[in-house]
Amino acid sequence: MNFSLPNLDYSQNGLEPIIDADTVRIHHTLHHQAYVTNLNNACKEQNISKTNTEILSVLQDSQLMANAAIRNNGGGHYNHSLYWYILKPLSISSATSQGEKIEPESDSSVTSLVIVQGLIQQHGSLSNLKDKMTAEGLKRFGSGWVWLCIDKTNEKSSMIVTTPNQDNPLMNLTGSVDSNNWQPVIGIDVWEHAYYLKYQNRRKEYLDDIWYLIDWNKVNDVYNSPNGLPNGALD
Ligand code: MN3
Repeated sequence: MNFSLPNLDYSQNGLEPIIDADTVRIHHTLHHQAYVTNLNNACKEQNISKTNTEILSVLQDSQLMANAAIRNNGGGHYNHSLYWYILKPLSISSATSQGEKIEPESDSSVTSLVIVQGLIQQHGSLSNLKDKMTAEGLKRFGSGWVWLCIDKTNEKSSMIVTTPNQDNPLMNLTGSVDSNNWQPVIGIDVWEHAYYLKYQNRRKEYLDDIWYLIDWNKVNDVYNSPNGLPNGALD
């Protein structure tokens, strides 16, 4: 067994109109698949054989992270697995039969979550949190990710960080967060391949829009998963 590409919980056009089907297809079956293939090749060179449920142990192994191919592709595999997992199609409005952007604050299944209550307490509102994540995502020069991390021992403590390339807050990198305490629960890909077909250079619009695709119940599952990702994100 090797690392493998997880399936999406929605169809390739399921995130439209916010993320178009072509972007999902290319991003998932070509970009993410390439990270998986290259990670398996890099592991084979080191005589390592691991599967998806062991990805966290790879990211937290400082010797493996010193290998650029394993760091870049291992990060790529984890980061994209999280990204696909926490997204969901827009809810369909019964009035128009079209997907609607619903503010998470108006959804009681979201606001009843303890982690969401903690985020509202800390940031004032989810809308403020979105604005902060968008601002940080815009500041990340070139390719990288913007993350929301929540303290594993205190669900009312969170931080927003960005990383370059396919780095990740769990990697114990100098200047990054202490991965023993902080669980990344939302990771938003700000590589141009994530949005360029529809948004071109308008990264802010992509960052504002993707907010409406976030599945907070899955974000909650990620927070509560001891292996960094729930099994549903890995198969
Ligand atoms: Mn990507």
